[in-house]
Amino acid sequence: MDNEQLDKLQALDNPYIMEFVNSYVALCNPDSVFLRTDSSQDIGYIRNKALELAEEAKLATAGHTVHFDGYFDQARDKKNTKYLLKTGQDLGKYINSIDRNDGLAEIRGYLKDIMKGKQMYVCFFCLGPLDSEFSILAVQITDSAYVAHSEDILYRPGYDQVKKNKGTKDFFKFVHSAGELAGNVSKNIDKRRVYIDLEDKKVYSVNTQYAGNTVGLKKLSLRLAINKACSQGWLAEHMFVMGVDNGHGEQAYFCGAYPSMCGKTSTAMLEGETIIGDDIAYLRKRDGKVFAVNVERGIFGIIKDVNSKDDAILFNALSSKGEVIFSNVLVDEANLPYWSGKDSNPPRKGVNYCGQWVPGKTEENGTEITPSHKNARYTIRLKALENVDPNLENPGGVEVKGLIYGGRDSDTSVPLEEAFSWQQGIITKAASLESETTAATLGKEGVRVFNPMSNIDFLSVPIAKYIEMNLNFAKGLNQSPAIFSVNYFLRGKDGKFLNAMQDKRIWLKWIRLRVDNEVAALKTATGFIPKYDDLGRLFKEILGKNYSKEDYTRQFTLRIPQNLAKIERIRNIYKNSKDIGQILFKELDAQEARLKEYQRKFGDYVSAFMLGE
Ligand code: SPV
Ligand code: MN
Repeated sequence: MDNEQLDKLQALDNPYIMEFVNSYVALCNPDSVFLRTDSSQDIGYIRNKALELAEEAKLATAGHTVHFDGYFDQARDKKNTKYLLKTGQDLGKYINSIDRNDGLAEIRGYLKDIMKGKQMYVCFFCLGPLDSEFSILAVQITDSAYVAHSEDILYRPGYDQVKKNKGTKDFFKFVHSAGELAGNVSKNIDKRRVYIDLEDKKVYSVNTQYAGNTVGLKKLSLRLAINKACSQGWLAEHMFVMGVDNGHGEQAYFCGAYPSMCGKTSTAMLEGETIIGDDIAYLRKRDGKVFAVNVERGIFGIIKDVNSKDDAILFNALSSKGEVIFSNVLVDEANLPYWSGKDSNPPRKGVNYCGQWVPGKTEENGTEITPSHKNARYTIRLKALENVDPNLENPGGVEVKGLIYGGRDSDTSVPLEEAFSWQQGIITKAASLESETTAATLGKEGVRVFNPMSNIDFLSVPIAKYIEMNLNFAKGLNQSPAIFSVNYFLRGKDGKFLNAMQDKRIWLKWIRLRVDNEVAALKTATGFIPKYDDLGRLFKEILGKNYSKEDYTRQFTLRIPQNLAKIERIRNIYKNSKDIGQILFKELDAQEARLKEYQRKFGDYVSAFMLGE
């Protein structure tokens, strides 16, 4: 470390950070170290390094770059993501773990001398707005300028915050190395590991580049945060934060948890509404109310089917000058990014994560290679979006009026429903969330999996404790936020989706009307659903569309056999988990009894009109 870098480190006057950095310099043995302060000069240095090292390449539009991850490194690696647990420590079966000593020995073995010939970047960030009681400081060590650059776009700078919190021990630590590279992608994929050490508040990530595995402040920090939140009585959630307008320019704020690729980001960005965040929120109670902040200041979003019609705001931001990192898209001959579902037809050739690409190119097993990867992404600052909410940097957060849970469900839940209560919502909607798998994680797609609060991949406490935390969170509130479920993926008998992409705009407006007590609803066995006339009016006003009674009936029919089967699945899952509170089973039993009563009265499929609508 040269004197200039050492001075920057010493200026922090923090022995814990000093010790952390020194120990990984010794272990990873980089040729040099660069310490990033919050100065634009340091930030520019990292940005240039990413280009110099060819981790990113410039695209035609000023500020745009492209990054490629290796063929086998295109999503989060759940299998090799593990908690380091001491003998006797047990977080339950949903939590992948390895003995702490074995794991540490393994990861330290991989990290030894791993940065020889490379530069180490040491960066400081703030998870959440600056100078906020919500926020957590973080230090990232990485040998990837792409990772450090992405984090600059996605997170607030933390060097000055560390200085302000003089001598603090309270920070998250992340150590990443892309490992040996071949053709600029991580070579030793068989040694890809993401190990989480809750005790030390530290996450290790090696032999990988995909941001979901490497950008420590994203899902790796969410795991540490859930653990911290559970011990301190707040919530760290896989949630967007957005404002919904009441038609008079007044926003009310909502948080929404949906598994990856289930419309979370596109909801957060909806036209006519305002966005605070699309992925991770911290929620705290104050004065009997719930407040939330976005942990991030940018978006690492999926770039598939993003077009100028359905996603005008995003499309505009991605087509304008300014800092954007595209990853795993196709780069055409004009040096422009192309992604599946963009307005224009695919180019005749280009370069993607598989190398030179032409239409019809296949993988070894014969499947056609799409121009961009299904999990291709863009990394952009929220302030590049026209509808960014002015409260993004508010250290006090925004007051949360409702929580929304969404999954990919082809045959069971209605498109939109409000829970009867906090408890019923947390149990039958949040804790019972299921979703069909997508390309955001490695493995087979389309399989229905249990994903409570859409947080199953990130849990760092036993599931029983996490659910209890959620249930208890409403204690002491003047009024708990309303809970809603949405399902954008319901299909008809012909297999076609029953809703259009834009329908979610209507659902959000109805949700807003409900929390304002401005609209009545219809009570069913599982919750409150919208009345036909209200939706009809909203479809007309917002989308200029006629909403037919047939569409309403198909979408909002209560599907009793499927709902009963779901309760059975969820009950079995929880029966086989340790220490689940009886309240969960009581609530599921009550819902089952209501469904059976409706079944006796109305049959298997109950349309809203049968209920007097
Ligand atoms: C998700 O998959 O939920 C994401 C992207 O938001 S990742 O960073 O891979 O987690
Ligand atoms: Mn996510």
